[in-house]
Amino acid sequence: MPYKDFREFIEALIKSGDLHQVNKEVDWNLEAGAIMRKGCEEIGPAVLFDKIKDYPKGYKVAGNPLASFRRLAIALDMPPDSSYTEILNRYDEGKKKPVKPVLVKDGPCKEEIHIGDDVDLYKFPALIVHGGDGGRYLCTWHITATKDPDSEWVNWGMYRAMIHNKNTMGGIILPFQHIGMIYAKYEKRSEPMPFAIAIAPEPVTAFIGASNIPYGVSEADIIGGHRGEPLSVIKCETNDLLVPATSEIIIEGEIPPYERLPEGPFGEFPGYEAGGKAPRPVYHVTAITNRKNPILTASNMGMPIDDCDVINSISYASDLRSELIKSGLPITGIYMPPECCTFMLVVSTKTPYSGIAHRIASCVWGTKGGAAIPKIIIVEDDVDPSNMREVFHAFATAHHPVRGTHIISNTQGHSLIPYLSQHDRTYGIGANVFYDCTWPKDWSKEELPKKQSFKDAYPKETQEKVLNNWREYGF
Ligand SMILES: Cc1cc2nc3c(=O)[nH]c(=O)nc-3n(C[C@H](O)[C@H](O)[C@H](O)COP(=O)(O)O)c2cc1C
Ligand SMILES: [Mn+2]
Repeated sequence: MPYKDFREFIEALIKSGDLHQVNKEVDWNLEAGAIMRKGCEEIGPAVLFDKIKDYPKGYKVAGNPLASFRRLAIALDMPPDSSYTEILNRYDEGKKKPVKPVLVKDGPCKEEIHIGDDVDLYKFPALIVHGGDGGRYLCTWHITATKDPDSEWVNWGMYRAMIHNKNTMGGIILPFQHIGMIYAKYEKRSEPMPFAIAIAPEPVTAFIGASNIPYGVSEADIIGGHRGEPLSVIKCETNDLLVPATSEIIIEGEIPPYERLPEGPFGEFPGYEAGGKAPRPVYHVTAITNRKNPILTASNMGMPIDDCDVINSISYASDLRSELIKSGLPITGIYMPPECCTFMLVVSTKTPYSGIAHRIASCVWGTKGGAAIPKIIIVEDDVDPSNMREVFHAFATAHHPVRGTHIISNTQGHSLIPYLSQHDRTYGIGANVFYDCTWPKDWSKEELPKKQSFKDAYPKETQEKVLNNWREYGF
């Protein structure tokens, strides 16, 4: 059964031992963020802070909700120890059969309603997440809903937002993200863009909000598909947008055209502070509604493994696997190492003809998601792409430094890529590379190096005998 709200998800995490409750009071200024950061780097459990300094008891913060594959599996209603490939397969299934949300008249997110002068963003214990952050970030694990002015399409995505004052926030709105494409249309018309932010929705909503769902497709329908039942949505108080009815906090308002205020810096997904303080669009808040004793969700992007790394590792790999199979490429496995912050992908493949690695790389880079992956390692199908010992071995021994390295300049880059120069970050100029670790097709069978591994260097009978007698050898 899918979770009806974030609170049911917390119960499931407690039951499986994947959530740690901190009863001691913690400071919203850095202390909670530092505890979460250590949790990410140690792949620890999610953290529920029961008491935040300056805030009434009951105003909890839930940190790192999806920062492990175990927690993502639990969110998808799977056993916590599901394998990477099992989660990928589940994601593949869920996205195939969208289910439209149902509109409800009443829901927990309306337990308290604050409109106009009653709006105060400081009512919630927003964190200063990282040392160096430009302010208190209220929105780091949520969805932001905006409607395309030219159609009925409503987009839900996870885009950070920092508090400027009691009723305004600022955030990064990138032109290649769906919110950026939609906002550009409002700016062209010189009209404000209505928005609604749902903080702490049930977990599949946050997962899909941060995944690459195609342009023009409503994430709400895909969420229904993954849940196997429709999401309940409810109308906002001050605009016509619909939000998940069981969310903990809803923030409504509009983003005027062309207005900018300095926002940032913020610790970002590549594992560095990035983007600096810069003029960015302004969220004017017209209403806040929330559950009683609301739980504020928070992520802590930085050195892996955080929510972003886990979500992207599954959603990118699943989408790209589908694209590669659709293109008829004989791939046998795919893995996006969460340690690489979406900058690297590993694909294993059969090689029935020459040039497979080129076709794989071109196919990946031709998609919206894949365009954001500058490095691809392509290995033979006897290498498990999710086993870094095997991948490093293939890279070190099967990849020719000249013949196997294919560099492409002037690709789509972006401002958060740490190794790009300031100039290239400003203009979004990137560079890509793929490392072909497959054997050349013009080498004869005799020329091909023979791998000395248990499964490659012994006859089947010897392998079976050894495996069957393993205990008898005294191991
Ligand atoms: C915790 C977290 C924070 C994120 N913050 C941002 C952000 O501030 N800006 C952004 O463009 N993408 C951000 N992303 C990535 C987007 O959510 C992701 O690219 C998603 O696909 C965007 O939705 P869209 O495809 O509908 O534009 C974040 C992801 C996560 C997991
Ligand atoms: Mn979208």
